[in-house]
Amino acid sequence: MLYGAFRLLREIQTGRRLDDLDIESAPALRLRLLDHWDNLDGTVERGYAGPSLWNWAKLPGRIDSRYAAYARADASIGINGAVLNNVNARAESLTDPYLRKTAALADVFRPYGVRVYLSARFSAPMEIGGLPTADPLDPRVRAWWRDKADEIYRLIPDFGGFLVKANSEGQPGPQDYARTHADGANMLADALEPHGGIVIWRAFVYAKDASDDRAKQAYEEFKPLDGRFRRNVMLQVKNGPIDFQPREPFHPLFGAMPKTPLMMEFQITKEYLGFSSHLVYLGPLFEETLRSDTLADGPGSTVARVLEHGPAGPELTGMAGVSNVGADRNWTGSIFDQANWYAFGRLAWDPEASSRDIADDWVRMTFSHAPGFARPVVDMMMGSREAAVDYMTPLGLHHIMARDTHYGPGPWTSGGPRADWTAVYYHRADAQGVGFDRTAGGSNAVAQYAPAAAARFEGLGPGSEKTLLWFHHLPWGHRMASGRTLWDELVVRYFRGVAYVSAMRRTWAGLRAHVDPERHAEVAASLRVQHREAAWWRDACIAYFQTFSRRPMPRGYPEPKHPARFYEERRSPLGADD
Ligand code: GCV
Repeated sequence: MLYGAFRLLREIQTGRRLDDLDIESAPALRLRLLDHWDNLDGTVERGYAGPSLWNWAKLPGRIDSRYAAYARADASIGINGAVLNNVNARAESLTDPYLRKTAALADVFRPYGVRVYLSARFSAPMEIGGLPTADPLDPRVRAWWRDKADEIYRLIPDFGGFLVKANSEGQPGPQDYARTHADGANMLADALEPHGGIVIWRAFVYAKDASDDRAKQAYEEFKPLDGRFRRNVMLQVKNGPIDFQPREPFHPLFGAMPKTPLMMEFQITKEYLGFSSHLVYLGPLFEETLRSDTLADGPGSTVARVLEHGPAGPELTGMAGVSNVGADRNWTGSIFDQANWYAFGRLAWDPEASSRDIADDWVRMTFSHAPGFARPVVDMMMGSREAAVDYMTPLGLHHIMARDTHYGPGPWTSGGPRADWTAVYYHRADAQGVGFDRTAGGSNAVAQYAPAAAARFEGLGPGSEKTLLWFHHLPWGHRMASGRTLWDELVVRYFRGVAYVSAMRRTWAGLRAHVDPERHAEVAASLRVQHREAAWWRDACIAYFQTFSRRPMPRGYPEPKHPARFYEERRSPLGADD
């Protein structure tokens, strides 16, 4: 009834005929979750929409009316669960006062069909339980988690379960006790099982010195554990093997874990795609991953199908999106970022839906049906992600952004605590060429894919140009499908990305008559920022890579205004006069 009501509203708002309504629609995935990376102090890790929506200090006594508005918005797009706290979790979230706050939120969300989940810190038995260990095979630890689960379900009878980031980026986990990820997940699963709860264990794991290629690590870690998890454990896998880059090939675990239910993890908040200042519609990114053919079980074994037909049956299927919601008045830091929340919900409901259709619905419901408005705005949105790829990381480049903040270009980033947190580790530019060789002659990460998929990635033809430098280290003079050299093509792509943003500004300026002045001005201002920053990315990257290629700009393309050193030292977007 709930989803039917919202669907009816959608039909009305998008101007469809209502006289012969006959729609049947059921979600293809059972768990459609938002993962909030919200901290207990009100900050949000990688959040660009103001502070956390959850006011922990005032909960449970004060219930902000926006909690219900949030749950209603989720329900309107089919989302049925929210992990309230950051995967870099604090044990305090599992103490009695915080569980009561969580229970108060669960009470508000319940009528909207949204269950709450919590990120669990693996070492909580030591930090808040007074135990000397968090070893998952220690009976005291197991008993502690069982009691904790009982306590949670007394307060929140429909509690969803735990999300866990373990032994990754400094988080504690079972490997601290020479146990496996399966040992850790299963221990928590046993505690939740009597209550019907589940464990969502993250595959985003990479150790400092474990492999010659970070892209290989999750597979190396988890593939041998296939079939070793309890029946109420899901493995949550990021869309690509590194970290939510503007473009990544699909994660090799999709199609490689036939005995383990896999859950997709997308990032809705745009950590690597311009925060909330760049207009980048993520629908095409999500769709590209979901439609990727893993070829693991013959043609048509797309990532979407892997998610939909998990080994545990329909009950344990799902998709999670790292939320972009905050306390900003527009919820998501910018109006167009609402479309990313929206598209995520719609694709979690139907992973085979078209991101263009979704954008069209969103534009009509958000702004206007006027002829001459929806089409250009949808077109502009649909190309915006490819434009970001072009002005940030064309041709398969990745992880070349500034250190820590992940905002703006940083291809020169090197040194520091670990090699796989630097840009030079990933682009490997030298006098001969550029790119990470992941073929058999290099790290051989490509072998983690089914042979037919690996063959595609290994190819150098036009079909593999999107991920070219992800898998290959190629000479600057390498001939591309366009007939240009690799160097020239790189430059052309950087310019093409900036030109797209310029075109978006023109399109938007021409649509003033259709949008109220406040929203029109806000979007126009963001596009101005995006244009300046796209040019910053382009100029900094071209100037930097030119120090290796030593090649001239292709004819008709101006040199960057400054030498590479200037961009490296400046480390901020340049003003109009620069
Ligand atoms: C929550 C990336 C981000 C981190 C994030 C991590 C993760 O490394 O930069 O902020 O931590 O992914 O997904 O666990």
